[in-house]
Amino acid sequence: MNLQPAFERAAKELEAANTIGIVCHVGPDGDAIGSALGLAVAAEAAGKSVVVSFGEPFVIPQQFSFLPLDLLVKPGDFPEGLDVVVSCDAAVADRLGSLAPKAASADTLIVIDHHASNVGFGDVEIIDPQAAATAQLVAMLLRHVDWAITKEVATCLYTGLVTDTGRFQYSNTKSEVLHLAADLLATGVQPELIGQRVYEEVPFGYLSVAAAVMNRATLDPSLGLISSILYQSDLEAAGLSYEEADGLIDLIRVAKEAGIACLLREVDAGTKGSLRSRGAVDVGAIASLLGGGGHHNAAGFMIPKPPDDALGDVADAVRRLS
Ligand SMILES: [Mn+2]
Repeated sequence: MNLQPAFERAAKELEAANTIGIVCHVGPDGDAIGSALGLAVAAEAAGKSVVVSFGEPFVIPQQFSFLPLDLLVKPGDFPEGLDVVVSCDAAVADRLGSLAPKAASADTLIVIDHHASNVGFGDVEIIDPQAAATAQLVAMLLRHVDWAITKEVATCLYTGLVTDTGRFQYSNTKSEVLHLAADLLATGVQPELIGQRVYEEVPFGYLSVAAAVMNRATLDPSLGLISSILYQSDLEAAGLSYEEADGLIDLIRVAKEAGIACLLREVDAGTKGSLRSRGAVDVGAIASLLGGGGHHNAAGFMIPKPPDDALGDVADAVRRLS
């Protein structure tokens, strides 16, 4: 699909705007918050009045504390009726949580995203499932609008690239991704600091939570499915918030017998599930069967049942697609 007209129109709207709001999906990951803040820093430097936020729970993941978080406002303080709102990395308006109506109230809503399931919910839509990260599309948009990619902007965008490509390891690590990463590094970005902050700084209690999840892992060899459960009591025992318990699925998905990994997290409303694929199976399709969505190799869903019961639903969905 030719995105050129969308980039041009988005650039025009951003140039003309005085007030710009930027939102990303709830429970932001590195790409969501990196894209949103990168765009925000560039817009502010261009003289725009900018606010950034994401829907409740408004908990800022600690591993991203090196990003310019001072641009964030609480969702309740996010204004209505802005000139332009840009939605970053959200596949549907629902993923904006409590900010969805405020985003829709902008004169112009620009949707920038790389989820294949995104059918568009804005006035201007820059949606490219071929992009490795929303941060990649934000970098292209900044070039169209001719706003400077300073070291601070580049640090935000690089964080999005690193996290959504699994540290430049997944199949979405195309040549243009590394070219962009090289351009970002040239501004002075320090990749070793981002790597340490995002991947190598966990609270001590994380180790016991990780041990519990790994001990609980079960393998279904016939489905090639490894799964485990994270209970609320695991987090309570370790004094950890959920936001501090990121990346647990990466610890179980390395079992070579499994093509699919599933981590079920106990929440008040039931179970939140994450899925990962080694590449052969489309876990986005499995998540869709379970009422969720995502990418070919990474997806998520919500089931209103306790995790031990939800596991059966996941196995059924995998069976239906295999
Ligand atoms: Mn993303």
